[in-house]
Amino acid sequence: MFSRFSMAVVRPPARNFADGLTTVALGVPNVDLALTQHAAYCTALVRNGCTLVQLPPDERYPDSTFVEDTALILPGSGAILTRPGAPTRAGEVHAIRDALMPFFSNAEQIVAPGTLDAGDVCEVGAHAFIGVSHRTNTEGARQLSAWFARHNVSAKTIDIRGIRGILHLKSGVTALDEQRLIVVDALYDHPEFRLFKRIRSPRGEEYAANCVRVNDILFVAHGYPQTQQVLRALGYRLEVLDMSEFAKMDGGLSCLSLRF
Ligand code: CIR
Repeated sequence: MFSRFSMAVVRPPARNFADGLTTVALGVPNVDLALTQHAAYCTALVRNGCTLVQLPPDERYPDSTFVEDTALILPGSGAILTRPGAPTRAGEVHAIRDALMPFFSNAEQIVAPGTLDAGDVCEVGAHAFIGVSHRTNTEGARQLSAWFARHNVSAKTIDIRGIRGILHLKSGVTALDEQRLIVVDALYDHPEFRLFKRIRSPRGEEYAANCVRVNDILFVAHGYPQTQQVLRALGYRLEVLDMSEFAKMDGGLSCLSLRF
């Protein structure tokens, strides 16, 4: 059984969304279209069983729509606030702490000199992979591993610093269910992933490896037909969402919500 979610924290992009960080050259995002896509994403969460905690847009933090990076939640068990690796994103955590307080009053916190973006954390069953990236350092990964251990979740680190085109670990690998991963070519043969059922993300469709399981449905990005075909053939039911404007800012489906 995959963890079932009944809540999701979301935050629409602010008007200055295009001032956020990006490593890709896909053009400047259209904020109005991003808002429309975000609204469709929220509707899909609700349709699939989630009640939303909606935070207001915050222009102080142009990347603040990517709420996933600011906390890690083990549904029914606990939460830990991160210490984002990009200085411009550090302050995003405060509003997330306040939003999670009614549900996780004992939330812990990654502390200096650790840094961690939760987009670097891929959970599969009672195991987690923690990416060491240009955002998450080894100390952040160590603190999170210790927290996971206290919650009976085993963890292994995966160094992605040398892999081009992958900002966060979950840009390249996500869990489709409790046992199976979708993995991009560059990570597919990593020894840590060989222990799990894997499917290879079709070449040229790497962006679509960032899927999100929401209860009985898998959210996948629009525009990646081979990925959809592979997933449908395996029996997954899909919710296809247009992510074009978020992709321009290095964001994928998982980044837009904190689910629990
Ligand atoms: C950033 O560079 O931090 C944002 N523009 C994108 C964050 C995407 N988050 C994620 O993959 N979990």
